[in-house]
Amino acid sequence: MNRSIAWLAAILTAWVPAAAFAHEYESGGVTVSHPWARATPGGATVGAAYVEISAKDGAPDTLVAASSPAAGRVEIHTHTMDGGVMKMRKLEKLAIPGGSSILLQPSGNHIMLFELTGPLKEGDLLPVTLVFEKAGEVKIEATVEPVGAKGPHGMNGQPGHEGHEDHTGHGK
Ligand SMILES: [Cu+2]
Repeated sequence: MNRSIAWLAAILTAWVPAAAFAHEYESGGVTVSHPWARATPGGATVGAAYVEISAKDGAPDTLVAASSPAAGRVEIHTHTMDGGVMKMRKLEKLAIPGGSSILLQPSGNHIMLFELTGPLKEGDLLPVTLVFEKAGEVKIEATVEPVGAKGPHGMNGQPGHEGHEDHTGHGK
């Protein structure tokens, strides 16, 4: 009996995190996982959203644009170090390697929202449309996490947390 309870517990602990993080959008060969954004403080009119994008079936794709009804303009951004100062730079496109995934995250690549129509509030869902060269438009809803959050769904500062595979390059 103990044995079957242990077995059940193992199943439950394995299943619960996976279900909690099953926030995925799949279309045309690309999968967009756990999209999230940071709440915006005060009267800020810019925000950032983060996602994990994978091309699991092996065919590479390219993220070429993004838009949101909640923002006047959306750009794909990266961070670069310039003389010891971290700066943001617009990317015209972002390659998604075939059979692999890329993680957009704070201090790295991100989706930048300008001219927000209103503040992003914790708990809200932010609609974003990602446009891929091959997969076309993928509509997602990013969960808005607290101001300064480092990850989605309470995964703040927990590199290697189950639910995120190690290949996503967590940690700095
Ligand atoms: Cu930016």
